[in-house]
Amino acid sequence: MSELTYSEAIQKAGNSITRFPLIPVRGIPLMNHIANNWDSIWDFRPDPSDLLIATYPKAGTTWTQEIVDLLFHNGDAEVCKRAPTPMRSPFLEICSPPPIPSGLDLLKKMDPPRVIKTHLPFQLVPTGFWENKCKAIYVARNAKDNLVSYYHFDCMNLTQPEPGPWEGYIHKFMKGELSWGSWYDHVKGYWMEREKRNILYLFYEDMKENPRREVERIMRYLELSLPDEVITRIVELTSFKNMKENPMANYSCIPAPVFDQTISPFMRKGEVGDWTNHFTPEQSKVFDEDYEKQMKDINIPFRTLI
Ligand code: PPS
Repeated sequence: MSELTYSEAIQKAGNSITRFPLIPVRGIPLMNHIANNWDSIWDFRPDPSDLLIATYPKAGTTWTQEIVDLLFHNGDAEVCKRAPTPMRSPFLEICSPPPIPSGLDLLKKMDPPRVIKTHLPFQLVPTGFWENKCKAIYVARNAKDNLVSYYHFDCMNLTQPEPGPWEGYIHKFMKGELSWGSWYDHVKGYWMEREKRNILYLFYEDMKENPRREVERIMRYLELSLPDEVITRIVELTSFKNMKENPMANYSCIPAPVFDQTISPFMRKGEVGDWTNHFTPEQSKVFDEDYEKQMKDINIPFRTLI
């Protein structure tokens, strides 16, 4: 099994790949394979040197994973092309039919320090991360663009529940019925814990506005100090255009039975404000009114345009 590439393992899994149903874990809807393996995920013990990158799906995870890998490898593009993103930086909770390796399978084979991706809401993150005082980066993206990106992803990711029509999808998002649950609770959960747990809380919009500033922010958080020219290179290598063309960062490693990139590319647009091309004025009004209610208890400085 270990000899199979990710792509070969997916081909071998064949007919067992389908749009998996969601099963709630402590109230959070998760893909059935994740829910069925929940105990082993919850029991995961990280090393204190491991770094967690946590996001609601489609908030800028892959971008941040690439920045972090380059920072840890002094901006060396070749080293960071050693393997596709999910092999370099495993997805903690992901479980798929065999022989596709789970996130835990991949993590077991790696020595710390590891860079670990998760979409779990704060309360479902294995407690060892906080007991071991692991560093954690959270990336948040404004709800409307996050929703648009998730919709396109659910169209092309053939293991996610059927998205259905756009209008209905907006309501599923507002009700927290999509995989990994409510965006509102997700962004709030990490926001409220960020100081106590020393979580670096970033915004996708800030990364778009001034990528260099945010790369430097991540560098300082990781207690690294890299020369200016290396930072310049990292900003360049992690531009949307360059990552879209990089086969080790654009998810072309996941073949069509799972990611059908002819429906929508993983690196789709990479913009702030694309929601204006999708929401009708009426949909935007309904969404904004609901947003006010769901976010009234907290002030997180999201920007829907920059
Ligand atoms: S996932 O599946 O949850 O891990 O997806 P995630 O990586 O979090 O989010 C994918 C969206 O991020 C965009 N992206 C980028 N934007 C700007 N610059 C860079 N370098 C970059 N890399 C990825 C990607 O295009 C998805 O957003 P949309 O709006 O769909 O284009």
